[in-house]
Amino acid sequence: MSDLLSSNEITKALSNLSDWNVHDGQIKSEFIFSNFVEALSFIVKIGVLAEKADHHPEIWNVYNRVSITLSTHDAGGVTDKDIMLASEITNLI
Ligand code: HBI
Repeated sequence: MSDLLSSNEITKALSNLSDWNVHDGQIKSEFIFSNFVEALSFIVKIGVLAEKADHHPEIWNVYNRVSITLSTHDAGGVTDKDIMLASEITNLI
């Protein structure tokens, strides 16, 4: 299991990931697309990354808006796994 990151470590890691914020032991981001199909395509790509990493985000979609929350449930907070997946998700854009 990955080690929990301290709040300083999370802040430092997120300084390179400006789309993401930390809140209550989770990291979150929201992406807006031009339409539903673009949003859905983004979600499917995230699904492929998540399965490869065996690490799964919570994903909410309303039309062109996709909100993502990441935490490591097994560890009870944010770990390197969340930072890695957040970085890969941001790189999809
Ligand atoms: N996804 N976000 C997240 N957090 C986890 O702890 C996690 C996961 N996907 C799979 C997974 N853990 C598995 O390793 C186990 O629960 C077996």
